[in-house]
Amino acid sequence: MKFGVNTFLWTGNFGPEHFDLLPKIKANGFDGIEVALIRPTDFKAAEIRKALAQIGMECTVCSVLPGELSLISPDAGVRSKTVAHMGECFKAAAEAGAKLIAGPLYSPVGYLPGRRRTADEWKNAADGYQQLGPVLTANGVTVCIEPLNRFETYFLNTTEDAVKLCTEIGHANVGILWDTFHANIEEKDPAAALGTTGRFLKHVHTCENDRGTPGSGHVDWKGVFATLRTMKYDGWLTIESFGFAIGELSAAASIWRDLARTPEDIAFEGIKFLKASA
Ligand code: LER
Ligand code: MN
Repeated sequence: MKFGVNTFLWTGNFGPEHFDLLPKIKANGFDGIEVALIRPTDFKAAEIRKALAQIGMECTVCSVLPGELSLISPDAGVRSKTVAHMGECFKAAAEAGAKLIAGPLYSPVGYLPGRRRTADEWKNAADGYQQLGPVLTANGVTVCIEPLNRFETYFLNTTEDAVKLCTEIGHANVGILWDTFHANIEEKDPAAALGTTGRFLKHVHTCENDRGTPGSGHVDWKGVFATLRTMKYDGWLTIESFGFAIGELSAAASIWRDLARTPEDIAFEGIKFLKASA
């Protein structure tokens, strides 16, 4: 397995001004970082690729849709803009050297219209991903669709639905990002749910039940690691949490208090626990 850390712990917009963090991240045992990609025009793909190559690290990309875009919108114009945007994101991820781009790529985080998902929304998501299949293949990247808890989306909450969606899309480069934080809220038995992802499991976000340091709370880590071992999972275990007071990003993740001594402790203490458990 490879160990990663999402740079959301430090910033919402990782770029050259943050490259001095890389030696410290590497020294703490990480194989790579996960970098946010929201708007391809703001993303410093070539610089990131170069900086990581110089230090001998890799990256994955985490992407969320900007507020005006949605793959499941009833408006065909919005959907086609979203498909085009996601295609650009897949290319930018490949340019940064990433093999995985992951996140809740169906509607913006926090979009809650106050009703259940509709059959049309489901079909729009599947169609959108099917249109994007050739872009994924051409760029050699895999997209990992992330179910989120009910307070962040109504569209995809459970592992079971994520498996159904990937089955319907039916493309080898489309799989699941499974996040311990969301699964802890939505699944009756998170470890058993993880086991049902099978060949679709492409990426894992590790985070404690309060978004704090892995190992410090009540996530069923024993069960999660037993399932990963049974599945022979050899992908990334990426620690994901968020800075405690970095404006919009902390607010988007509903971080209203300190979850550890420092945000960085979540990564640098958390990795010790994950490595000892893996
Ligand atoms: C959001 O809650 C999340 O888990 C991230 O992976 C994507 O923003
Ligand atoms: Mn996540």
